[in-house]
Order: sequence, then C-alpha cells, then structure tokens
Amino acid sequence: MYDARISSLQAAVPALQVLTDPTDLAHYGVDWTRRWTPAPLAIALPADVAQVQAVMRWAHAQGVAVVPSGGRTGLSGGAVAANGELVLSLQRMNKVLGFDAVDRLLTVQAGAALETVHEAARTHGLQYPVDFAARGSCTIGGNIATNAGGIRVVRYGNTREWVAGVKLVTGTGELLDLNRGLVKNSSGYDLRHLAVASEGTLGVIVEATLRLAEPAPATRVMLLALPSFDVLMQVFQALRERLGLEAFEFFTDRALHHVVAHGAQPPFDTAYPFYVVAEFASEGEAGEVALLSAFEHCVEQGWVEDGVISHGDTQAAQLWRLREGITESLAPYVPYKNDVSVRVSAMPAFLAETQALLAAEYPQFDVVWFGHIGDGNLHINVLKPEAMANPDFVIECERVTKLLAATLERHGGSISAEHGIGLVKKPYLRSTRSDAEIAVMRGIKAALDPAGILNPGKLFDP
Ligand code: 2HG
Ligand code: ZN
Repeated sequence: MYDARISSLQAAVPALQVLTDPTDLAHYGVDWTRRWTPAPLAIALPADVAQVQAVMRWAHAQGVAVVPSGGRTGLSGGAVAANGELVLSLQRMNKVLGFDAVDRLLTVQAGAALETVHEAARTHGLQYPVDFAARGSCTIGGNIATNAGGIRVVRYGNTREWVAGVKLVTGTGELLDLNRGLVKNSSGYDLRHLAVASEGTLGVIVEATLRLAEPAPATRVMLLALPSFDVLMQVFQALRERLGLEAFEFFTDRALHHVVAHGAQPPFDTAYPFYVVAEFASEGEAGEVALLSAFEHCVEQGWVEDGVISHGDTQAAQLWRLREGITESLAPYVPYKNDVSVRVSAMPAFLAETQALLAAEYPQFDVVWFGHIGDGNLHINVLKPEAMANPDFVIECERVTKLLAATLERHGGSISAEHGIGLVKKPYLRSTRSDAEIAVMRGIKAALDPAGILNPGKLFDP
C-alpha cells in the first residue's frame, strides 16, 4: 500500500532515490540476525551529505523513525527495520575521499566497505588494522556505530582507536564535524567518541577520517591443539611474552566440526577439545627460531598437544579459515548468539563458571564457543535443534542468557563486547550498565535526537 509519507519525502528531497518495491523492503529491512520480519516504510539512498541532512530534517518534522543502514552484517538487530521505519542506506556514499601522507589520515564516506579501506591504506604503503571476516560487506559507518572489534584488537585495539574524525548528521539534520583529524584536542567533550558504538541512535555517520598504521609486519600463523580450557590463558601469556602477538583466537572442537563440515580442510588427524589460531610478527631465521622455541615451551608445559606453523600465505589463509569460517558455517542453524567480555585477568574464573553453567542448562543443545580470547571476548553460539520452533528456542536461550548476564555482572563484564546491543541484547543492558549510566545515555540521546526518531527501540526502549 502506497503511503502518503513517501510522496511527502520525495517532495521534500526531490533528487533522493527512494525504493518501495517489496523485494527491496525485505532486503534492506534485515541484518544477519534474521529473527525479525522486515517491514520498513521505504528505503532512502542518499547520494551526498546534503541529502542525508534533508532526509533527517524531514523525518524530524514528520516524526518518522529512521534506521541508519550500512552493510547490514550486524548480529544484534541494530539495523533491523521491522516497524515501518525509513531505512537510510549509506550504500551510494561509499567513496574514498582523500589521503594525507603527513597526517597519515584516510577520509572515506561512511558507506565504504572495510575492505575498500584496507586496499586504500595498502595503496599508500600503510595499513588500517581493524579486521574481521565480514570485511567485504560491512561498512565503515557500521563499524564505527558498533565500535567493531575483530581479530586484531589484541594488538591494535577497537575501531574507536582509529577514528580521528567523524561527520555526524543528528536527529534534527544538523551536521557535526567532530575532531577533524586532530591528534590532540582538549577543548571540551569529545563528541566523536559518542558516535562510536552509538548504534545509529544519536546520528547518521556520513563520513570518517581514519588513522592509518605502519604497514603490517611479515607474519606467521600458528594453529595449536589444547587439551583443556584451563591452559588457554597460560598459552596466551607465554606466547605474548615471547613473540610479537598480532592475533590470538580460540575455538572448540564443535566449532571445528562445523567449519570442516562446511568445506574447510581438517588440520589434524586426531580431534582435540580446544584450538588456538595465533598470528605473530616473524622475520627470517630469528623469527623461525623464536616461534619454534615458544611452541616447544608450550608443549613441554603440557599445554599443547599438537600444532602447525604456516609456511606461506596459502597455508596461513587455510589456518585462518578454520576460525573465520565459523560464523558462516553456523548460519544454517539459526544460532542464538552471545558476545560477552570480561577483563582478560577475569577470564579463567569466568570461563570455568560459564562452562559449568552452560553444561547444566544446555545439555540438549549444540553450544559452540569461539572468539577473541586475548581481548577477554567470547562468542557463544547456541544452535537451534532442527525439530524445535524458533520462538521456543529463543525463549529457552533467553532464560539462559539471563543467568549468563548475572555471571557477567559478578565478574564486572559486558553483555556485548563488539556486536552491539541492538534489539537482541536490549533486555540485558541493565545487567552490565547501571541505571545512572543508562539515564545519562538517555539524556545524550535527547540532546542529539529530541524527537526520538533515530533507530528507536534499539539499545533501550524510547
Ligand atoms: C567473529 O568473531 C564475529 O567471527 C562473529 O564477531 C561472531 O558469529 C559470531 O557469533
Ligand atoms: Zn568477533
């Protein structure tokens, strides 16, 4: 049914591309969560910042809810439009705008894919070090809006560390040019950092100025088979002390089972309960000696049962596939996802408690553990049994998530490490953020989005 608000939008912003075809509404109305039925009002595809501002001015005046939208690879429902919202997709604003060699800053439109940023950085002999499996489809705007983490946080930090400037269009259509690439800026509140992890609730990120790092060093990838959870953090510490750690990731035998069933090469003839994929800066003969000696140390301690060290890019990519292919291999099981974090020092106690909790509560489910253990970040995916209806499965998983949230609260952790709160984790926000903190967040939202039209219902209820 044609909605009068669409003609009103087209009259207000005549050059704006607007899609209303049911196939487009279904396509742009969801992210990777696939739990909600898409039902957007329409899809707006602005070509420039002025059009984004005009759309937001119109939405503010009309009281129309807007869902800012990037690559829609999110796992928390932050980009879902299931309630007649206008999806504002940054898809057409995907260009690299400029590079400054002195500042080592790359400026891009928010719709640029992470991979585009990687390539642009390489062209200038530098690197943009935030990296994860969705690099080809996710966009920089979405990365900033969720403070995306990924596989190199242990070495380089989250997206937040690399954002030197953000242009943000607020809920009234105002354009804020935040920090403008400055290294030092003590002139009051750093509003740029409010845009980071705001999940589209404070403004539409339209442009970003990103810091670039020294080019990536030559690296080697190591796959280790571990006998138990208990030794995981010991291996982490030993390798971090001895080698230049670039990544340290972990997964269980269940994760390996699914990724191999999905086409990856099995790494060993025997199955082991736990695995680590780690990457190290390593140059020449000295690098090789250091790698082998660190590996032998772990074997001598009884922490490691078996291992492979990559020789060449092809083997390194094969080893990484075992970790990076997990999400895709689990997708057919409509997994219920948890993305939690504690301080790295709290990890051993948290792991032991969580393992006991899940073994007691989920004996009937296939539970897959993996994640960025070097950052204190675990992904726990519960797979839906084929015979179980999705709503029943979600109710069961949410009951256990409540218990998990209580464990996190005791350990001072977070219910979302890197995926965001969105719709999926909204009921649990209060387990790891205080009422006083949430009240401040609401105040900030009211200042930037007085009509409450930006991604309403995400993060917290209006
Ligand atoms: C990863 O680390 C992503 O691979 C996805 O954050 C995690 O699928 C997940 O739960
Ligand atoms: Zn992750």
